[in-house]
Amino acid sequence: MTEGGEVHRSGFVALVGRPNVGKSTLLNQLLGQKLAIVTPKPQTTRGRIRGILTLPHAQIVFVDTPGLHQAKTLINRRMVQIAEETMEEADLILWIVDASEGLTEEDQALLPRLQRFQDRLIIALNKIDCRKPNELIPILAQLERWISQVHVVPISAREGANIGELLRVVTDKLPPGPRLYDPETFTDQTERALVEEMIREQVLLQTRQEVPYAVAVTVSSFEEKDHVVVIHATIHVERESQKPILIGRGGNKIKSIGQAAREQIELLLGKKVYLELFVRVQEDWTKDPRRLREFGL
Ligand SMILES: Nc1nc2c(ncn2[C@@H]2O[C@H](COP(=O)(O)OP(=O)(O)OP(=O)(O)O)[C@@H](O)[C@H]2O)c(=O)[nH]1
Ligand SMILES: [Mg+2]
Repeated sequence: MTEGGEVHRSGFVALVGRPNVGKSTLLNQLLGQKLAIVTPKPQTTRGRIRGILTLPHAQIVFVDTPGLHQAKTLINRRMVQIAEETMEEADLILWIVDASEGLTEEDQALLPRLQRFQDRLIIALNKIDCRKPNELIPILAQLERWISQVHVVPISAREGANIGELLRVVTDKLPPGPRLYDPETFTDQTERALVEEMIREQVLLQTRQEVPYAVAVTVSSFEEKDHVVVIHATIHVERESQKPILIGRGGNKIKSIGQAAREQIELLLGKKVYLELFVRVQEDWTKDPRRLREFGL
């Protein structure tokens, strides 16, 4: 019971859906801080990211996941597996669909997997800022035909529209239970992991074609001095030919990636940052189970 006499609720809520629908944007909006990187490219998120929201009458652990898709390569299969494991373990599943694109075959392909969890499913119809209200009606009708009797909450993760309503629906469906984390804890991500992701975000934003998907980032040293944090990080690529692309003419690409990442990291740490980046070829790492594990996959 809470002070107000309400039952306290808690549990894990998996944020799932096809790539690019706004799962990570929603996690950040729900937590009011940037925990997960966001880009216009599909398959941005590679791992599981927990964001813990502590309210007076509930503690909700939102778990962002990689997009569910037809995976062909080892790294992609691993990403999908992470999302599926998260679903299995969750108390509730929040399926996110994209109103700007409407429902696609890729969404439809998820139905057999989602129907299994029907009684713990909630749907968020995201990106409603891109649509007029009456354009949502056919999408809602289609969802009803696909899976009936599931609560659908139209939202805009980016603009924060209707997030209060989503929280209410989620909280009502959570099982009664005590807090699972200290109320000050808001994520399971270490500062290092957040920094690695912020560097990878800039690689995704500033490179094209296969390069963004061939990159992993590791922080090799993280040293807090009086007025500055000195960070050394390595950008791993999988082929020799990708190295000059990342470095750019006269080093201009790596410089621009480093500069933008440093600004983001300074916001995160609230301190001045000195960031040094190295590029290293790790031949075919995306196909190597051992290397994938090393990079947290
Ligand atoms: N207009 C609009 N764009 C949004 C909204 N939510 C997310 N986006 C955009 O959609 C794109 C993808 O967002 P992400 O949060 O990275 O999507 P994701 O589902 O986490 O993608 P993956 O990690 O690749 O599976 C980004 O360009 C976001 O800015 C929204 O509510 N409205
Ligand atoms: Mg994501």
